[in-house]
Amino acid sequence: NEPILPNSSNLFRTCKSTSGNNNSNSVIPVIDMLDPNAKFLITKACEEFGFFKIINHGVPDETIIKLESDAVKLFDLPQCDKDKAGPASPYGYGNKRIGSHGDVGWVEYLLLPLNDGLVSDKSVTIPQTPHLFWYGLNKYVTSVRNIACVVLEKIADGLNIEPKNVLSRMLKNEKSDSCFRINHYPPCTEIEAYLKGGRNFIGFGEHTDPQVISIIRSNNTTGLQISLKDGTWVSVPPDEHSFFIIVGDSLQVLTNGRFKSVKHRVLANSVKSRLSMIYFGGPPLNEKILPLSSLMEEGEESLYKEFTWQEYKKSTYMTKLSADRLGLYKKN
Ligand code: AKG
Repeated sequence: NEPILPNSSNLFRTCKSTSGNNNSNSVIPVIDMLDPNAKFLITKACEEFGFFKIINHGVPDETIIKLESDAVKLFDLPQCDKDKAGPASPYGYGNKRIGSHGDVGWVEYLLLPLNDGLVSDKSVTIPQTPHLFWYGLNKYVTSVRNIACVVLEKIADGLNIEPKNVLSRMLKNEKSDSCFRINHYPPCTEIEAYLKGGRNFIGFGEHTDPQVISIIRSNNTTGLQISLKDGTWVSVPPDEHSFFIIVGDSLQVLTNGRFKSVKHRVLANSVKSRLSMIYFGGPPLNEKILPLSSLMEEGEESLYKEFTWQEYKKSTYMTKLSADRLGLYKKN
C-alpha cells in the first residue's frame, strides 16, 4: 500500500462554508475558574455547546511553553527519525493517516497512552528525544489531568450530584484509559487556491471525542472549529494562554443526554503551523458507561443501551472519524 501523498486528492474534503471568526468570540463561553459561579457556568456551557474556554486555570506558562518548544523540535526531526516512532496503530507517530478507516488530514501527530496518568518513555521510541522531553511532557499531562478533574468536580457540583468525585474518579483511577496527543499542522500553502473555489483543506476531520472530557491547548494559529447545535461551524479564536474543554461522548451518556459531545474539526492554515496538545480523559476499560443514578429523575429512562468503555472504544476504532458512533448505542 502506497502512503497517501500530501497532494493526493484523498486528502482534501470540501467543507460547508463556515461562519468565520466574525462573532465567535461572543459565541464560545469563557469561564474564569476563580469565579464563584464557575460550576453553574460550566454546566450551562456543557449543555449548550459541549465546549468552552477556561482562564485562570493555574497551569504555569513555563510548563506549557516547555512542552510546546520540545514538540516543535520533535516535529522538526528528519522524517526518517519520526517514522521510527510510527506508524500510529493506534499509538505512536502518525502522518496524514488518522485511524485505520481511510481518514486523512494535513497533520502529523504523536499519540501516547497514559498509564496511571503518566506517559512512559518506553511507549514509543523517538530517536534523539532527550529524557527531559518525557519529564516535561509528564509535568504538563499531570497539570491538565488535574484541570480535567477540577472541571468534572465542578460539573458534579453544578448538577448538584453526589459524590463530587463521581466523574473525576474515572480519570484519577490508576486504570483510567486516557491518552495524550500532540498534533502538528504544517502550513498548507495551496489553501488559497482551494478557498477561492469555496473549499478548505482539512487538517483533522470532523468528529466527536469518545472519552469523558478533552483538554486542548494550541499555539496562536487558527484552525479549530466547533459545530453548534444548528449545524453551523464556528471558528474558535486560538488563545495560547487558555485551555479549551470538550465534552466527550461518554459524558453525554453519563448525563443521559443533558450534555452533548461537540463535533469539531481543524482546517489547515495557509501560512502558519498549528501545534495543539490534547489530553483525552477516559474511564477504566471495564467501566460501565451509563447515566449517573444520582442525576436521573424519577421515572427517567436511559437513552442509551448499556456498554463498557472497552466496548465503545473498540467500536470507535472500527468506524470512520465522522461516524455517529453513539448512534449504535441509542435506544429507539
Ligand atoms: C483531535 O486530535 O482529536 C482534535 O480534535 C484536534 C484538535 C486540534 O488540533 O486543535
